[in-house]
Amino acid sequence: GKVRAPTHIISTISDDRGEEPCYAGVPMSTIIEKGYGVGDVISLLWFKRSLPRYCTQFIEICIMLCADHGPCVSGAHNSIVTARAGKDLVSSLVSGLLTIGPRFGGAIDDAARYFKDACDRGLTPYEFVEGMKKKGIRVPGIGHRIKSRDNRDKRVQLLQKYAHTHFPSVKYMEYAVQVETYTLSKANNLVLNVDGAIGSLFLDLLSGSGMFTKQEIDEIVEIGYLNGLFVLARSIGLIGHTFDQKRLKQPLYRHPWEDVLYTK
Ligand code: Q5B
Repeated sequence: GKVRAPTHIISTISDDRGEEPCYAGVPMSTIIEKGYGVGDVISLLWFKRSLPRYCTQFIEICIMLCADHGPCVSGAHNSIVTARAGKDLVSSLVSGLLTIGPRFGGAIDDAARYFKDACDRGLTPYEFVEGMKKKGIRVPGIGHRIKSRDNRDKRVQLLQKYAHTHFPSVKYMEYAVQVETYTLSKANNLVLNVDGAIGSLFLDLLSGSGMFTKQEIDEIVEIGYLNGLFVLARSIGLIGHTFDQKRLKQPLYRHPWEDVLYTK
Protein backbone atom coordinates (compact mmCIF):
# COMPACT_ATOMS: atom_id res chain seq x y z
CA GLY A 1 0.00 0.00 0.00
CA LYS A 2 0.89 3.68 0.05
CA VAL A 3 3.47 4.71 2.63
CA ARG A 4 2.90 8.14 4.12
CA ALA A 5 5.91 10.03 5.45
CA PRO A 6 5.30 10.89 9.12
CA THR A 7 3.92 14.43 9.55
CA HIS A 8 5.24 16.98 12.02
CA ILE A 9 1.84 18.56 12.67
CA ILE A 10 -1.61 17.09 13.20
CA SER A 11 -4.53 19.47 12.68
CA THR A 12 -8.22 18.67 12.99
CA ILE A 13 -10.11 21.98 12.92
CA SER A 14 -9.65 23.54 9.51
CA ASP A 15 -8.45 22.80 6.00
CA ASP A 16 -7.30 25.31 3.38
CA ARG A 17 -6.21 22.88 0.67
CA GLY A 18 -9.38 22.72 -1.43
CA GLU A 19 -11.19 25.27 -3.53
CA GLU A 20 -12.29 27.06 -0.39
CA PRO A 21 -11.29 26.92 3.27
CA CYS A 22 -13.35 24.69 5.57
CA TYR A 23 -13.95 25.13 9.29
CA ALA A 24 -14.52 21.69 10.87
CA GLY A 25 -15.54 20.39 7.44
CA VAL A 26 -17.97 23.24 6.71
CA PRO A 27 -17.00 25.18 3.56
CA MET A 28 -16.74 28.96 3.75
CA SER A 29 -19.54 29.39 1.19
CA THR A 30 -21.93 27.41 3.42
CA ILE A 31 -20.97 29.60 6.39
CA ILE A 32 -21.87 32.71 4.38
CA GLU A 33 -24.93 31.28 2.57
CA LYS A 34 -26.45 29.98 5.81
CA GLY A 35 -25.86 33.34 7.53
CA TYR A 36 -23.66 31.85 10.24
CA GLY A 37 -22.34 34.28 12.86
CA VAL A 38 -19.24 34.50 15.05
CA GLY A 39 -20.85 32.09 17.53
CA ASP A 40 -21.11 29.44 14.81
CA VAL A 41 -17.50 29.98 13.75
CA ILE A 42 -16.36 29.62 17.38
CA SER A 43 -18.45 26.44 17.66
CA LEU A 44 -16.75 24.99 14.59
CA LEU A 45 -13.18 26.02 15.37
CA TRP A 46 -13.18 25.50 19.15
CA PHE A 47 -15.71 22.71 19.65
CA LYS A 48 -15.47 21.11 16.17
CA ARG A 49 -19.25 20.94 15.74
CA SER A 50 -22.25 23.05 14.81
CA LEU A 51 -24.18 24.01 17.93
CA PRO A 52 -27.88 24.90 18.12
CA ARG A 53 -28.76 28.56 17.58
CA TYR A 54 -29.50 29.25 21.26
CA CYS A 55 -25.92 28.12 22.09
CA THR A 56 -24.21 30.15 19.38
CA GLN A 57 -26.29 33.18 20.36
CA PHE A 58 -25.20 32.69 23.97
CA ILE A 59 -21.55 32.64 22.84
CA GLU A 60 -22.14 35.87 20.90
CA ILE A 61 -23.81 37.49 23.91
CA CYS A 62 -20.76 36.59 26.05
CA ILE A 63 -18.50 38.20 23.45
CA MET A 64 -20.60 41.36 23.25
CA LEU A 65 -21.00 41.74 27.02
CA CYS A 66 -17.29 41.24 27.74
CA ALA A 67 -15.98 43.38 24.85
CA ASP A 68 -15.15 46.28 27.16
CA HIS A 69 -15.62 47.52 30.71
CA GLY A 70 -14.27 51.03 30.53
CA PRO A 71 -10.77 52.50 30.70
CA CYS A 72 -10.08 51.81 34.40
CA VAL A 73 -9.83 48.01 34.38
CA SER A 74 -6.40 46.33 34.31
CA GLY A 75 -6.40 45.36 30.64
CA ALA A 76 -7.59 48.67 29.24
CA HIS A 77 -5.21 50.57 31.53
CA ASN A 78 -2.22 48.60 30.21
CA SER A 79 -3.28 49.05 26.58
CA ILE A 80 -3.78 52.78 27.11
CA VAL A 81 -0.37 53.23 28.77
CA THR A 82 1.32 51.18 26.04
CA ALA A 83 -0.39 53.09 23.21
CA ARG A 84 0.65 56.35 24.87
CA ALA A 85 4.24 55.10 24.96
CA GLY A 86 4.03 55.17 21.16
CA LYS A 87 3.85 51.43 20.70
CA ASP A 88 2.02 49.74 17.81
CA LEU A 89 -1.41 48.07 17.83
CA VAL A 90 -0.21 44.53 18.51
CA SER A 91 2.05 45.63 21.41
CA SER A 92 -0.76 47.68 22.97
CA LEU A 93 -3.21 44.80 22.54
CA VAL A 94 -0.99 42.11 24.06
CA SER A 95 0.05 44.39 26.89
CA GLY A 96 -3.65 44.55 27.87
CA LEU A 97 -4.25 40.86 27.21
CA LEU A 98 -1.37 39.89 29.50
CA THR A 99 -3.29 41.19 32.52
CA ILE A 100 -6.06 38.64 31.98
CA GLY A 101 -5.68 36.00 34.66
CA PRO A 102 -7.03 34.64 37.94
CA ARG A 103 -8.08 38.04 39.32
CA PHE A 104 -9.11 39.81 36.12
CA GLY A 105 -11.25 38.17 33.45
CA GLY A 106 -9.39 34.88 33.51
CA ALA A 107 -11.35 33.24 36.32
CA ILE A 108 -13.93 31.65 33.99
CA ASP A 109 -12.20 28.26 33.65
CA ASP A 110 -11.51 27.95 37.36
CA ALA A 111 -15.06 29.04 38.16
CA ALA A 112 -16.35 26.26 35.87
CA ARG A 113 -13.91 23.74 37.40
CA TYR A 114 -14.73 24.51 41.03
CA PHE A 115 -18.51 25.01 40.58
CA LYS A 116 -18.73 21.75 38.60
CA ASP A 117 -16.73 19.77 41.12
CA ALA A 118 -18.67 21.17 44.10
CA CYS A 119 -22.10 20.83 42.47
CA ASP A 120 -21.41 17.30 41.14
CA ARG A 121 -20.19 16.23 44.59
CA GLY A 122 -23.35 17.67 46.15
CA LEU A 123 -21.47 20.08 48.45
CA THR A 124 -23.62 22.70 50.15
CA PRO A 125 -22.52 26.29 49.45
CA TYR A 126 -21.33 26.46 53.07
CA GLU A 127 -19.17 23.32 52.67
CA PHE A 128 -17.82 24.55 49.32
CA VAL A 129 -16.96 28.13 50.35
CA GLU A 130 -15.56 27.22 53.76
CA GLY A 131 -13.59 24.36 52.18
CA MET A 132 -12.04 26.83 49.73
CA LYS A 133 -11.24 29.21 52.60
CA LYS A 134 -9.44 26.41 54.48
CA LYS A 135 -7.34 25.77 51.37
CA GLY A 136 -6.63 29.51 51.10
CA ILE A 137 -8.24 29.73 47.64
CA ARG A 138 -10.59 32.57 46.69
CA VAL A 139 -13.76 31.31 45.04
CA PRO A 140 -13.22 32.00 41.32
CA GLY A 141 -16.20 33.81 39.79
CA ILE A 142 -17.11 35.49 43.07
CA GLY A 143 -16.28 39.08 44.05
CA HIS A 144 -15.91 42.38 42.27
CA ARG A 145 -14.12 45.67 42.86
CA ILE A 146 -17.13 47.91 42.11
CA LYS A 147 -20.13 45.57 41.87
CA SER A 148 -22.02 44.61 45.00
CA ARG A 149 -25.35 43.42 46.42
CA ASP A 150 -26.77 46.93 45.85
CA ASN A 151 -25.02 47.57 42.54
CA ARG A 152 -25.47 44.32 40.63
CA ASP A 153 -23.60 43.57 37.45
CA LYS A 154 -26.09 44.07 34.61
CA ARG A 155 -24.07 41.67 32.43
CA VAL A 156 -24.66 38.85 34.91
CA GLN A 157 -28.37 39.59 35.01
CA LEU A 158 -28.61 39.62 31.19
CA LEU A 159 -26.79 36.29 30.90
CA GLN A 160 -29.01 34.73 33.57
CA LYS A 161 -32.16 36.03 31.89
CA TYR A 162 -31.09 34.64 28.52
CA ALA A 163 -30.29 31.24 30.00
CA HIS A 164 -33.55 31.07 31.97
CA THR A 165 -35.44 31.68 28.71
CA HIS A 166 -33.44 29.46 26.33
CA PHE A 167 -31.47 26.77 28.23
CA PRO A 168 -33.11 23.42 29.01
CA SER A 169 -31.36 23.38 32.40
CA VAL A 170 -29.59 26.00 34.53
CA LYS A 171 -28.49 23.62 37.29
CA TYR A 172 -24.92 24.93 37.57
CA MET A 173 -25.98 28.56 37.40
CA GLU A 174 -28.48 27.94 40.19
CA TYR A 175 -25.71 26.37 42.24
CA ALA A 176 -23.50 29.42 41.61
CA VAL A 177 -26.36 31.68 42.76
CA GLN A 178 -26.67 29.64 45.98
CA VAL A 179 -22.92 30.10 46.50
CA GLU A 180 -23.38 33.85 45.91
CA THR A 181 -26.17 33.98 48.50
CA TYR A 182 -23.77 32.47 51.02
CA THR A 183 -20.78 34.68 50.10
CA LEU A 184 -23.00 37.79 50.20
CA SER A 185 -23.77 36.94 53.81
CA LYS A 186 -20.04 37.45 54.43
CA ALA A 187 -19.39 40.65 52.44
CA ASN A 188 -21.37 42.97 50.21
CA ASN A 189 -19.08 42.75 47.18
CA LEU A 190 -18.85 38.96 47.04
CA VAL A 191 -21.33 38.82 44.18
CA LEU A 192 -21.39 36.30 41.35
CA ASN A 193 -19.29 38.17 38.80
CA VAL A 194 -19.24 38.01 35.00
CA ASP A 195 -16.55 35.28 35.03
CA GLY A 196 -18.60 33.17 37.43
CA ALA A 197 -21.80 33.69 35.45
CA ILE A 198 -20.15 32.63 32.17
CA GLY A 199 -18.34 29.71 33.83
CA SER A 200 -21.46 28.26 35.44
CA LEU A 201 -23.71 28.92 32.44
CA PHE A 202 -21.26 27.36 30.03
CA LEU A 203 -21.40 24.21 32.15
CA ASP A 204 -25.17 24.31 31.68
CA LEU A 205 -24.72 24.80 27.93
CA LEU A 206 -22.31 21.87 27.69
CA SER A 207 -24.36 19.48 29.79
CA GLY A 208 -27.85 20.61 28.76
CA SER A 209 -27.45 20.88 24.99
CA GLY A 210 -26.98 17.13 24.46
CA MET A 211 -24.15 17.98 22.05
CA PHE A 212 -21.28 16.81 24.28
CA THR A 213 -20.50 13.54 26.03
CA LYS A 214 -19.58 13.57 29.71
CA GLN A 215 -15.99 12.81 28.70
CA GLU A 216 -15.92 15.74 26.28
CA ILE A 217 -17.28 18.11 28.94
CA ASP A 218 -14.60 16.96 31.41
CA GLU A 219 -11.93 17.53 28.75
CA ILE A 220 -13.19 21.03 27.89
CA VAL A 221 -13.23 21.98 31.58
CA GLU A 222 -9.83 20.40 32.22
CA ILE A 223 -8.09 21.97 29.20
CA GLY A 224 -9.76 25.31 29.95
CA TYR A 225 -11.52 26.67 26.84
CA LEU A 226 -13.63 29.30 28.53
CA ASN A 227 -11.12 32.05 29.36
CA GLY A 228 -10.82 32.18 25.57
CA LEU A 229 -14.22 33.84 25.50
CA PHE A 230 -12.99 36.73 27.65
CA VAL A 231 -9.68 36.99 25.79
CA LEU A 232 -11.46 37.13 22.45
CA ALA A 233 -14.14 39.54 23.64
CA ARG A 234 -11.85 41.94 25.48
CA SER A 235 -9.51 42.15 22.49
CA ILE A 236 -12.28 44.16 20.82
CA GLY A 237 -12.21 46.73 23.61
CA LEU A 238 -8.43 46.80 23.96
CA ILE A 239 -8.08 47.52 20.24
CA GLY A 240 -10.68 50.27 20.64
CA HIS A 241 -8.76 51.85 23.54
CA THR A 242 -5.55 51.73 21.51
CA PHE A 243 -7.17 53.55 18.55
CA ASP A 244 -8.79 56.02 20.95
CA GLN A 245 -5.45 57.05 22.49
CA LYS A 246 -3.83 57.40 19.08
CA ARG A 247 -6.80 59.40 17.73
CA LEU A 248 -6.59 61.68 20.76
CA LYS A 249 -2.81 62.02 20.26
CA GLN A 250 -2.27 61.37 23.95
CA PRO A 251 1.26 61.97 25.25
CA LEU A 252 3.48 59.54 27.16
CA TYR A 253 1.81 58.52 30.40
CA ARG A 254 3.63 59.12 33.66
CA HIS A 255 1.99 58.27 36.93
CA PRO A 256 1.84 61.27 39.34
CA TRP A 257 4.21 61.24 42.33
CA GLU A 258 1.30 62.30 44.58
CA ASP A 259 -0.37 58.98 43.90
CA VAL A 260 2.59 56.91 45.07
CA LEU A 261 3.37 56.22 48.71
CA TYR A 262 7.16 56.39 48.83
CA THR A 263 8.20 54.57 51.95
CA LYS A 264 11.05 52.55 53.41
N1 Q5B B 1 -12.57 37.88 49.03
C1 Q5B B 1 -12.27 40.28 41.91
O1 Q5B B 1 -11.41 41.72 45.17
C2 Q5B B 1 -11.48 40.43 43.21
C3 Q5B B 1 -13.11 36.60 47.38
C4 Q5B B 1 -12.93 36.63 48.76
C5 Q5B B 1 -13.50 34.44 48.92
C6 Q5B B 1 -13.50 35.37 46.81
C7 Q5B B 1 -11.74 39.21 44.14
C8 Q5B B 1 -11.31 37.90 43.54
C9 Q5B B 1 -12.02 35.83 42.42
C10 Q5B B 1 -11.46 36.04 41.01
C11 Q5B B 1 -12.51 36.49 40.04
C12 Q5B B 1 -13.01 37.99 38.16
C13 Q5B B 1 -9.98 40.57 42.92
C14 Q5B B 1 -13.60 39.35 38.50
C15 Q5B B 1 -13.40 40.69 36.11
C16 Q5B B 1 -13.82 41.37 34.82
C17 Q5B B 1 -14.28 42.81 35.03
C18 Q5B B 1 -13.33 43.59 35.97
C19 Q5B B 1 -13.80 44.98 36.38
C20 Q5B B 1 -14.30 43.45 33.63
C21 Q5B B 1 -11.97 41.69 43.89
C22 Q5B B 1 -11.39 41.68 50.40
C23 Q5B B 1 -11.83 40.50 51.23
C24 Q5B B 1 -10.70 39.57 51.61
C25 Q5B B 1 -10.74 38.51 50.57
C26 Q5B B 1 -12.25 38.36 50.37
C27 Q5B B 1 -12.52 38.59 47.88
N2 Q5B B 1 -12.86 37.81 46.85
N3 Q5B B 1 -13.13 35.57 49.54
N4 Q5B B 1 -13.68 34.31 47.60
N5 Q5B B 1 -13.68 35.25 45.47
N6 Q5B B 1 -12.28 37.11 43.02
N7 Q5B B 1 -12.15 37.49 39.20
O2 Q5B B 1 -12.53 43.84 45.91
O3 Q5B B 1 -10.79 38.55 55.27
O4 Q5B B 1 -10.21 40.82 54.33
O5 Q5B B 1 -8.76 38.88 53.82
O6 Q5B B 1 -10.14 37.58 43.51
O7 Q5B B 1 -13.59 35.95 39.97
O8 Q5B B 1 -12.25 40.59 36.34
O9 Q5B B 1 -14.82 45.47 35.91
O10 Q5B B 1 -13.09 45.56 37.25
O11 Q5B B 1 -15.25 43.22 32.91
O12 Q5B B 1 -13.33 44.12 33.27
O13 Q5B B 1 -10.06 43.73 45.51
O14 Q5B B 1 -15.58 42.83 35.54
O15 Q5B B 1 -13.05 39.19 44.54
O16 Q5B B 1 -11.16 42.59 47.45
O17 Q5B B 1 -8.89 41.54 47.47
O18 Q5B B 1 -9.45 43.45 49.04
O19 Q5B B 1 -10.54 41.23 49.34
O20 Q5B B 1 -12.76 39.69 50.48
O21 Q5B B 1 -10.15 37.32 50.96
O22 Q5B B 1 -11.01 39.01 52.87
P1 Q5B B 1 -11.27 43.07 45.97
P2 Q5B B 1 -9.89 42.22 48.30
P3 Q5B B 1 -10.12 39.34 54.18
S1 Q5B B 1 -14.59 40.05 37.17
